[in-house]
Amino acid sequence: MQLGGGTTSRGGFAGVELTGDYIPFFRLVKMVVGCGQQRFRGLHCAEGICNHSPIVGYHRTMATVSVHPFQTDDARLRPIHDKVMAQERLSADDALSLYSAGDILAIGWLANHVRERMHGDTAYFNVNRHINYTNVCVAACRLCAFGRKKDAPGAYTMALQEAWDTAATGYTEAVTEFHIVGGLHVDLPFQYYLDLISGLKERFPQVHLKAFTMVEIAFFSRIGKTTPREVLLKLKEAGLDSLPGGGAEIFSDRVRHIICDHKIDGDDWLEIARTAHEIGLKSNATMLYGHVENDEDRVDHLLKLRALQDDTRGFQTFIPLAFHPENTPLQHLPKTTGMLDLKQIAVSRLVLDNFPHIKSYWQMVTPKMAQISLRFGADDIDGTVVEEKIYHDAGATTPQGLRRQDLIRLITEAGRVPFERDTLYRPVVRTETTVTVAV
Ligand code: V47
Repeated sequence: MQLGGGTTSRGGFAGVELTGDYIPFFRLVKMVVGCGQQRFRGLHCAEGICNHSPIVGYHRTMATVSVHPFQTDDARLRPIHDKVMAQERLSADDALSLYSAGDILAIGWLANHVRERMHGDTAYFNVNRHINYTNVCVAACRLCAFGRKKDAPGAYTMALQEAWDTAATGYTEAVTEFHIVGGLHVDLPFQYYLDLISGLKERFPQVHLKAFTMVEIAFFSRIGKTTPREVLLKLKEAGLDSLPGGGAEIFSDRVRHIICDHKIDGDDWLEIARTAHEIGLKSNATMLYGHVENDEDRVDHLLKLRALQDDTRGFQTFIPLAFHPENTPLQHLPKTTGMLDLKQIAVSRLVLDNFPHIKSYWQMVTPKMAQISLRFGADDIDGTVVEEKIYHDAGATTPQGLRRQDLIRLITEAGRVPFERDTLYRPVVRTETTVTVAV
């Protein structure tokens, strides 16, 4: 199906080719992501190119049309609108204007436009499980309610067998990802992490192991007396498939001194991410917002990530993380509001023009806000999660996991088309059996 003439290719991301031309208020997007039917049959779909979701019964739209025109009374948003339509990169000043503007619907329109240009109606999710192997941590970050001193009440460290058993608890063949992070435990040798990963790979060869933040990698290099590159190479050899985006917090030194003064600094975080990408490991990136940072700090953080992504193209997904103050030394701070959560998603989508995906992590912002975010720039709501600890220790009232069916419902009721992905955003094709056993 081809709407309009004179189509020009505009490049794309990770299997998504963006093509289109302009007619007023319309942009046409042709999706060429492989679908389940293609994978099963090794053929194109009946339409000639694939426009199916890998979820049986759901079809992705090939062309997404912004039906209502852009409207705003805020003069600062007009030039930003023009840049977005022309696919021009936004500047630091543009990003600051977005943060200070109050017209959330106009900002959302712009972010949604970009999101639809990149992904059409598709909204991604996965079936995953979190494994937090220890909460013992030397860092004592003020932002954190999860970490404990070794002898403190509630401190735990999983023996390797316990960690493997945790992975097996409630495991079904539907699970495609283990998300593995923990505290910085001075007594665990580097070999523990290698064995943890190789043991998981041996037991669950088909599950993607997304493990260890850049902060953990830096810590392993200290205890293993080797370089972060060597650490990453050894972990990769043991079975590590990619890295999550945590630990980035806010790169500004001023803010890091307040919220996480014993953690590696922003430059080190970025350098380790660069190294991971150089050796062929994809990663995500996060930003913790809603504490003592200001708009300039947020913009600085986003621009540093964008600059690194220009160099490496190794980031898959950006996840803005709303600060949960409860049970942390910063519990006097207020929680983020819905407006800020939505604006953060939208600004992220608009500024991070080279990031394929923006995730609204439902655990953090609630399933309801994650659902609404799918119309404010997000294209991903994370996964089933199962047993989240970091946010729940910080007072999150969300459930510890959602069923696959719940995620599909959230997405479809947002008017989006659910697309079950693996960690690398390839379609997950389910047979009737694997759907039945899915969590
Ligand atoms: O690094 C810790 C943050 C992160 C609090 O890559 C807090 O797919 C808010 O990185 N309030 C861990 N945030 C979570 C994380 C993540 C989550 C989902 C998906 C992915 C991904 C990554 O949580 C930590 C820190 O930045 N954090 N304490 C708190 N009190």
